[in-house]
Amino acid sequence: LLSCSSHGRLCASSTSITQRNNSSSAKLIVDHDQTTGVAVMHMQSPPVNSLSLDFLTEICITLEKLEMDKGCRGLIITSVPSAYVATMQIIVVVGNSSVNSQPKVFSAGLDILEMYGKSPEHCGEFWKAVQEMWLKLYGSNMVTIAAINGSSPAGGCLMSISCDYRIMADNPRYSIGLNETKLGIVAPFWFKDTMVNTVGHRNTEMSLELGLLYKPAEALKIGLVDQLVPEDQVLSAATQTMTNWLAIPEHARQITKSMMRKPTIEKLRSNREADIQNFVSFITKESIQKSLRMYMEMLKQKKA
Ligand code: CO8
Repeated sequence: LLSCSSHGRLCASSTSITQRNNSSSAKLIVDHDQTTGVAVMHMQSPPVNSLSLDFLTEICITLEKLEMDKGCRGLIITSVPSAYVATMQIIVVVGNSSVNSQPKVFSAGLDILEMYGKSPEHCGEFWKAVQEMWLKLYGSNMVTIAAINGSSPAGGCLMSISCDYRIMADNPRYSIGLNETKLGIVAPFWFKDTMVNTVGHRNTEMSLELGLLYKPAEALKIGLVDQLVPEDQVLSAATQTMTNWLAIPEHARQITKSMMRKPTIEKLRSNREADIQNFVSFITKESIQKSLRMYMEMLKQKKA
C-alpha cells in the first residue's frame, strides 16, 4: 500500500493493513478497504494510461471481480501520475520538484496504436473490449467516482462520464472531452448517448462536432465534471463524496441508477455485433488510417 504524503513523498503505509485487500497487476493497483467497502483503482499504464486491448482486459476483469464482491460497494477510479510510476516500482522517497513539474494524465483514451495498421480481426476484438469496459462501468451497481487527476480526452472522458460522479483537479493544464472528430474519427452512438445523459443535447452536439476539449472550469460550467478541487485533494474529495453516496439506502439507489441508465445500455447490448462491424469497416478505411497517422505525427511534433 502506497500513499503520497503532503510533502510530495511517496512512502509505504501500514494503515489498516489487515482490513485492506490490495491486488495489483502490471497496469492496475486496486486498494480495497474492507471496512468502508470502497475500492480505489489506480491506473498505471505509462506513459499516458492509453486503453490498449491488454489494459482494457485488465480493467474489465477487475471491474467484474469488484462487482461480484459483496463487500465492495463503491469504486474510485484514478491515475497514478507517470512521475510516480517509475518510483513505485522501487518504493523510495522522491523529491517535490520532479513530481510537481510533470504533466499528468488520467487517461489518453483509446490506444491509437490498437486502431492503426491492425487487421480487421484485431480491430474487432479491440472494439469488443471497449464495449465491454463501458457496459461494465456504466452499468455497475457500485457507486463509481472518477477522481480525474490529469487530462482525460476521448476514451478517458468516456470512462469518466460512465461514473456516477466526477471530481477533477483544478489545473488549467488539464482538459477533458470527446475530441474524436479532431482525429478524423466519429464517436459511436453510445459515447454520444453517455455524453447527452451527462451534459444534454446541445452541449453534446457542439462538443462532438467540434471535438472540444474543456479546461476544468469550462467542464464544470457545462456539467461535464461535478466538482473541482486543488490537485492534491482529488482523492480525498472523492473519498468524502463516496461516503455521502454510500449513506443512501443501497437498494433504492441501485434501482434508480438502473432505471436511468438501462435504456442507453440496452441500445448497445442489442446492437453489439453491428456496432463492431461498423467500427471495423470505418477504422480500416484508408482515409481514416491516414487521419490517424497524421494525428500521431502531430502528437510527436508537439513533443519535439
Ligand atoms: N494512444 C497511443 N499513444 C498515445 C496516446 C493514445 N491515445 N496518447 C499519447 N500517446 C503517446 C504519444 O504518442 C507519446 O508517444 P512517444 O513517447 O512514443 O512519442 C506518449 O504517449 C506521450 O504522449 P505526449 O508526449 O503527448 O504526453 P503529454 O503528457 O505531453 O500529453 C496527452 C498527454 C494530453 C494525453 C496527449 O498525449 C494527447 O493529447 N494524446 C492524445 C489523446 C487523444 O486524442 N486520444 C484519442 C484516442 S481515440 C479514443 O479514445 C476514442 C476513439 C473512438 C473510436 C471511434 C471510431 C469509430
